[in-house]
Amino acid sequence: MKKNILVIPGDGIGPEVTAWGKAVLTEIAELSGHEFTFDEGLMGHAAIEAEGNPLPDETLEKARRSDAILFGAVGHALYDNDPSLKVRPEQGLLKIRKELGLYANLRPILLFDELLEASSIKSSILKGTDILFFRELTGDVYFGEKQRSEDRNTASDLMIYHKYEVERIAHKAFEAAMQRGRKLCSVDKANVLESSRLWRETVQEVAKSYPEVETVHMFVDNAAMQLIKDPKQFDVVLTANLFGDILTDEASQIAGSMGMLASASVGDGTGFFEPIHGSAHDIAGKNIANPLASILSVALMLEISFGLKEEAQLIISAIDQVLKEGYRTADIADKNTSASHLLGTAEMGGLVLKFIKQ
Ligand code: GGG
Repeated sequence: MKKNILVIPGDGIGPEVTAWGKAVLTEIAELSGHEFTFDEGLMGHAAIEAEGNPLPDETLEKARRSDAILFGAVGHALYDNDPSLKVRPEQGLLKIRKELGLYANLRPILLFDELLEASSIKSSILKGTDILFFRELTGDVYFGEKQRSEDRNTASDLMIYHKYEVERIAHKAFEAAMQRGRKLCSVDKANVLESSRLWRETVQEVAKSYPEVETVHMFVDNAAMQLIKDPKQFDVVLTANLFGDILTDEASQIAGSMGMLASASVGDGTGFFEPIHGSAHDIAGKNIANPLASILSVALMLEISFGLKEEAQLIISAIDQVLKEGYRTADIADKNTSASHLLGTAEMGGLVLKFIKQ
């Protein structure tokens, strides 16, 4: 198999974690005999600095030509401290999702038993949790019209959904539920929001095509509570862009850290794989970021875009081994982690490579 992969490292810790994702792909190619070639593209603050544009045309063209995309993160303190800046790193990410038709963002809450202690939630509540989130990615307040009054004292973001947008992601989520536990929870705020009422009606209609799947609807405030109270009740969770963004950050605490969660964005064309974490510029360049979310994103790429299930499993088993031996980055360390087992980004990435080779 020959595949061309576009690597977009982005900003902050993006380049250092993505380097390990790429190293794992190179190792898998070597072991399996597949040929992976790499191209690189700019996006986010790095692209604004170089070209004045968070998503240069060249990156978009390379993305369209590639077989899969490995992305790091976008963001920079500069923009967090000055909300009035009009050209922003996140615009690059939103535009590439829209341009490539990446409407479904799959976020598996993959729980490694060894990290139960690191979670802020009781291990008896967590054990056995296995959730797959479907976050809608090309609608909602992210893309609705934005307005600011002339006196700058009033602002609005239109929360907008079209039926076809809900239908297409609902079908993807139900198809996944059919392959898993046959349970789907659709999360909305239909007691308050009209866009959520459209969401719920549409999911109810789509559900009729999947009678084997037990479907429930939950308000987002309740879902936020239930995730912590009883995460095992969830199998597939289907939700809108904003709710999905927030709920999956919350759910990362079930897995132990934001540094453990990978994601796959799929839709009409090339798949796009990235950690759910952002650029974390406060720790960038310090060799302390957790590279496992980027490495797990590579596992998702191998399985979803290239159909290489065994290779994906090899990566997950290698991570499992590393964790079983007690090695941790700072974000997943606990009271049992000895100084000799507390690793930096490069050491953790190198160890996963070593276990993949074994
Ligand atoms: N790797 C994820 C990332 O870079 N997140 C930063 C961000 O701006 N995310 C917005 C979003 O995911 O909607």
